[in-house]
Parts: sequence; structure tokens; C-alpha cells
Amino acid sequence: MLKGLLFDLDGVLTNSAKFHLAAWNNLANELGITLTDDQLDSLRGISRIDSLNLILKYGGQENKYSEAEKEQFAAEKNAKFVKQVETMTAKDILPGISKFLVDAKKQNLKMIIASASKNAPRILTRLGIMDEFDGIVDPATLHNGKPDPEIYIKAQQIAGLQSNEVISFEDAEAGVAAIKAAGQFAVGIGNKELLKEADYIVSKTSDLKLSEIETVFQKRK
Ligand code: B16
Ligand code: MG
Repeated sequence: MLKGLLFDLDGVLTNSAKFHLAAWNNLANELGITLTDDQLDSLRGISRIDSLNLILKYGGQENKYSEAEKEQFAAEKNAKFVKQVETMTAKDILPGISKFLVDAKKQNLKMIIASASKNAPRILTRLGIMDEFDGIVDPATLHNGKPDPEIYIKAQQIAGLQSNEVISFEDAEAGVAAIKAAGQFAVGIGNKELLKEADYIVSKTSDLKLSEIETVFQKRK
């Protein structure tokens, strides 16, 4: 029986990705690295420090900087990102999401945020939907980033539920892999080819219909 929904944030509830990617692109340019669109895209859902390490690798600079220097670069990127977050409002909630959350509330489903972003509480507050959720996984407590299942297992534990009682929502390939590795039902939002491991896929958030997803979820068992 369905008892809870676990949500990624960036790319599912709001499009903060555009701010992440712009800030990373900026930092990469400062380091003399030019990123292709595919390389930029591969950073979606990846934690802050893992994203920086990937960028350095793309630029052939993986051994160039000390850990302290890398922390400084990550902090600079985050400062630029946070500045953009401060401009966000409820208008930045992705289409269809507000209604979807209302429908879920009506069914008394537990709702937990499973985002790699340490800025998730700040972003949810700006969007005005912080109170809709029963809990947020603190990414600082995690040992492994997505595609490791740790974040989705923690989210399920915060909800006090079993893996067959939740549906989890992701826009990133690494995120869908994390959900499946946690043994949960995955809803992918975005590119059907990229997210093909998901149990249910829509191309955009406005196509999310809770009743339809539930029908597929019930049939799986
Ligand atoms: P922060 P999600 C992820 O959020 C973003 O997709 C990814 O681009 C970002 O690097 C990561 O959060 C960490 O974010 O630097 O704010 O801690 O998709 O897991 O909601
Ligand atoms: Mg995401």
C-alpha cells in the first residue's frame, strides 16, 4: 500500500539546475576549462564536491589543486548559486507540482525531500513549500552520493516506511539508479532514454498525475 512520496528537489520541484549549471560554468571558465553541454548536463544531481572533481577531470586538472583550494572553489560556486536562490519565489515551482502536492496531502501520504543539495531548506523556504514536507534528508550526514541508494534509504527511514510503501521522484539518471538500488518504485521526469530504468516516466512535471502513477504502482506487486 502506498504510504509515502520521496522527492528529489532540483529538476523535480523546481528548476534550480539552471543556477547550478551557470555557477559551475562560470567557475570552470575561471579555471580555464571549457565544458561541453553534455559535460554540464552530467553534473545534474551530483553533489557539490563530486561536481567540482568531475569538472577538474574534464579539464585534465584532477591533480592540480589541494583539498583546501578545492573547498575554496566549491564555496565560491555556492556563493554565486545562493545569490540566485535569493531571487526565487513560488513562481519557480515547476508546472503541476503545487496541485500534485495538494493531491498527495489529501491522501495523507508522508512526503520527504531526498535532495543532494545542502541548500534544500533555503530553496524550499523561498518557494514557500517548506511546511508541505514531513522531513528532509540532511546531505551532510551521507557517506555516498547518488547513484548510491543511501539518500533514498534515509528518506524512507525518516518517513518510517518500507521500500514497497513509497514512490520516489527523480530527474537525473544517477537519481533513478539510487531509487532502484534502494528497492523503491521510481518515477523519472525528463528524457525517456536517459531515465529508462524508472518504473514510470513522464517528460515534464505537468504530466504527473498521482492517480495514474498509483495505478501502475499497485499493479507492480
Ligand atoms: P548544493 P538534487 C542537486 O540537487 C543538484 O542537482 C546538483 O546540481 C547539485 O550539485 C547538488 O544538488 C548539490 O547542491 O551545492 O546546493 O549542496 O537534484 O539532488 O535536488
Ligand atoms: Mg534532481
